[in-house]
Amino acid sequence: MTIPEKLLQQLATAQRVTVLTGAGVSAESGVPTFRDAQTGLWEKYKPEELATPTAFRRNPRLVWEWYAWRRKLVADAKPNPAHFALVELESMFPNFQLVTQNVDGFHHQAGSRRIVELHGNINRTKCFDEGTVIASWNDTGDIPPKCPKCGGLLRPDVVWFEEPLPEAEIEQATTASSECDVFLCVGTSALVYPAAALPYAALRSGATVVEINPQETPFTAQAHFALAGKAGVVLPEIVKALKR
Ligand code: BV8
Repeated sequence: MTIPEKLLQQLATAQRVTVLTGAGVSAESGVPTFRDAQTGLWEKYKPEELATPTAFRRNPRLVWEWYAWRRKLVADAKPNPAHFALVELESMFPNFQLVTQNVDGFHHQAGSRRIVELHGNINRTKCFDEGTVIASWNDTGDIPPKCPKCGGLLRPDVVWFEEPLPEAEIEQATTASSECDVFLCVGTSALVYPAAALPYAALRSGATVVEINPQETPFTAQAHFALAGKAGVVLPEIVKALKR
């Protein structure tokens, strides 16, 4: 895919670049996106029905096992060229901020440093009652395991639907989206709020906004540049073109 000359010129002079990533960035690592068909025993469930505190209260074992299945998917996968291209981009701009909706930890694993994780991290576990992150616990065979501190149930340290995003992270993401020269919106369906509001904030602040996604999204028509391609192809192309 050829990167539009005009976009390359804007990037060449940009001081501040902010990137928002969604599950599409991990698609080429073989990790299904949130809306991809769930496989196997999870086929009959919709993620939005499992990723909520209500679902956990109703059936903690089912929700814990869904996350255990996803943790295994992530553990058996690795970052792809899209993640590595973002590591390179971070080193090419004086002021770069990566904001991710993903919970797989691949950006950190690939070497990105300036990361805001809006929705938490599937590899971190916390107590459902107290909210404290728990690094280890005795495996008594309970599913979900019990908090070693208070005996409450353990849960993944991710932001579920109907739960607020962490204050500091959403604030940092909003500032980075409203104070950048170029905003890249990569691999997200732009459906889940408040993360989906970030590209609009970038637009309103006068940034050049680029969407990278093989499919159209509710945001595509508003983007200054809509690159209809895979993140693992387009992002390395951008890095290569900027290095010329
Ligand atoms: C909150 C962690 C308030 C958990 C996730 C109506 C209007 C506005 C808002 C709402 C509304 N009704 C309800 C809400 C609020 C709700 C919401 O937005 N719902 C949506 C469904 C309408 N939001 C919330 O509940 C948020 N909290 O609002 O709290 C509040 C305030 C104070 C006090 C109390 C409450 C919390 C939202 C966070 C939910 N947690 N994840 C987990 O992972 O288990 S969201 C989850 O879904 C993902 O993190 C991701 O961000 C999101 C979307 O998933 P996907 O669609 O799979 O992924 P993505 O969007 O990234 O789409 C994939 C894209 O990739 C596609 O476009 C595809 O084309 C593209 N693609 C595929 N292959 C490639 C590719 N792109 C590039 N390259 C490829 N190779």
